[in-house]
Amino acid sequence: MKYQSHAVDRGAVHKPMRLQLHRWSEEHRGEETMEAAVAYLLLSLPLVTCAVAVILLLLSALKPSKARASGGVLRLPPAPPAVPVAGPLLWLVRARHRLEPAIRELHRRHGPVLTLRFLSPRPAIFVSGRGVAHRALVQRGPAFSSRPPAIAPFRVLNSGQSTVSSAPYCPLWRSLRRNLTSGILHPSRVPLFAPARRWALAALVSDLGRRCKESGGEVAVVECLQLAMFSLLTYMCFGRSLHGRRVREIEAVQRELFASYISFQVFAFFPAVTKRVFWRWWNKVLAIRRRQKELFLPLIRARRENGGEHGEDLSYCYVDTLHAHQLPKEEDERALTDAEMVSLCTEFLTASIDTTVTALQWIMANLVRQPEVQAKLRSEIDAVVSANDGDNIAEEDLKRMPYLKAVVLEGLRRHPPAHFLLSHAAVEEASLDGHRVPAATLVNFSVADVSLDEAVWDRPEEFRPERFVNGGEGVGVDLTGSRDIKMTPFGAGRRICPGLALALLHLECFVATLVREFEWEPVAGVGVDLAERPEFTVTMERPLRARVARRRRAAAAAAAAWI
Ligand code: HEM
Ligand SMILES: *[C@@H]1O[C@H](CO)[C@@H](O)[C@H](O)[C@H]1NC(C)=O
Ligand SMILES: CC(=O)N[C@H]1CO[C@H](CO)[C@@H](O)[C@@H]1O
Repeated sequence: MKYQSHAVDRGAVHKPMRLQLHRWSEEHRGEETMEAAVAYLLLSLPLVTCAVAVILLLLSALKPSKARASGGVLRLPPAPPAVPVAGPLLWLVRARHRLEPAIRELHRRHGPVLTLRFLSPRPAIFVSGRGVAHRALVQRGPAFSSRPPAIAPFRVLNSGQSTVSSAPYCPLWRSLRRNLTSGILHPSRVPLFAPARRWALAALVSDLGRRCKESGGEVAVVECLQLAMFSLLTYMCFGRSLHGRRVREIEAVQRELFASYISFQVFAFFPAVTKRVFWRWWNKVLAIRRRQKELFLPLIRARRENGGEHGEDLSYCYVDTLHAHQLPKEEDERALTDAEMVSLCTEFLTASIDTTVTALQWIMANLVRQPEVQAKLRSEIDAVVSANDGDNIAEEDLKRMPYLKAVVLEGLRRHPPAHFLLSHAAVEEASLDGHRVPAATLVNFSVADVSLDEAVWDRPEEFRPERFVNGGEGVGVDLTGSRDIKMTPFGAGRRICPGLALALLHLECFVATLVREFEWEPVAGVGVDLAERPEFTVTMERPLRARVARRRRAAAAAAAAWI
């Protein structure tokens, strides 16, 4: 099969950014210090391939580096003292698995804005803290709302940065984001997807029920949550409920993508060369992309040709908005290519599924640990939805469940799925707290500490939904952070997660259904371990296992089509 793929090869950078990036790389070539690159490579590669890379780097270091212009008064943010190769290496070896605490320690010593030169081939700026995040993301409007140039594997996957999350701050981004928001995520659209939610929830209940019968009550919770969330979001994306087998195929390619993220980093260095040296890894990138096309294009085309003709198809879905989309005049007002649609569908699934499942798993883990919180939530749900109301909780009823809302918010506060925002970049050279931030330099916002700040939260380590009801310190918290950032699970400012409201709705529906339908208890002798593990999101080191018992008789087995 031949696919339209010219978009993949399009330049990494959109027209308005191109000039700046060129200037930036001229100015900074000299800063791609050898030691940084060597340290980085030594850690990420096996020895033999590493030796090849070191030679390449040595050769490249012989190129004359331009003297840096010292025009402005402002300097880059402070950097931990430059040390010879061994310094960062040792630091990294020690810190590799615990990078986050190590960077926190550097912030403590050097301030909320830092330059780090040895984590990536180019210097990156690290920002941490409520105050500075609010100044940069909210008060300065668009100043830090761009994205840096993506590395080669991501450019293949996101069609040359033509997705909402990867596009630099430019008309293309505005157009894609506006269509996603007004087409799918806007409150007026949300009811259109209620059938998909009902279907996914019914399927989840029957899947969990079946698994706990088979295993005497003990279940690996996250597998069920993942399958249900994949089913829901693929339904919203492609407009039809997919068979379990197809959902699992899509799940598999997404997992493979997440698992490859670390090896992708090597292509940050001289992609023209590393693509040849590490051809196996590069082939992996291409294979993932090919597989995505194989899975998504038939669904995208079927939707274009048949619309929602089958009984259970949604009348409207994300792919419909992509087919109707016209790009802005800077992009010649053309339609999206097939390749771009595949990238946008991938993004839709990547952004929404893992994040929500991670949040959901943390919430359920805390409900298992704290039976009194679970009981209180259950009595609120039972008071609003009577037992003979059937299997579904009406979505309007969720509005009458303030404690449910509090449980969800407390989960997002205590265990934000993202500890860092996606990488940001300054639209053009900017200053931040008196430091210079060059255009297109990666700016890494660390946000997990915000919601553990004792100045805002009382005993922040505790999971206590009560803080969000009846005069607690979290009542009326503004998740967008526009006045003040107290917790920021979705980011803030122009790049704030556009899926915020949908994510909250999904979390409320799922938690309410899981608590209404089942009793949750720890597995004897295993318990619940809240240790964290950084993956694509920060998830549970030991995935939740729980004893699950059915509370209600199912009124109807609505979910026959699951497997
Ligand atoms: C609990 C669930 C979710 C969490 C914790 C979450 C969190 C985030 C965060 C932290 C960002 C980065 C913001 C930044 O770079 O400043 C983001 C971006 C994004 N999220 Fe979410 N998200 C969730 C669910 C969703 C859902 C359901 C969608 C729906 C499609 C979605 C779509 C996006 C998109 C498209 C972006 C990129 C926005 C841009 O760059 O303009 N997310 N999300
Ligand atoms: C931001 O920094 C953290 C370590 O503090 C790292 O794990 C993460 O990958 C970085 N993000 C980007 C986009 O570089
Ligand atoms: C659903 C939606 O908002 N569609 C819009 C997408 O963007 C084009 C312009 O590029 C609008 O005309 C559509 O109305």
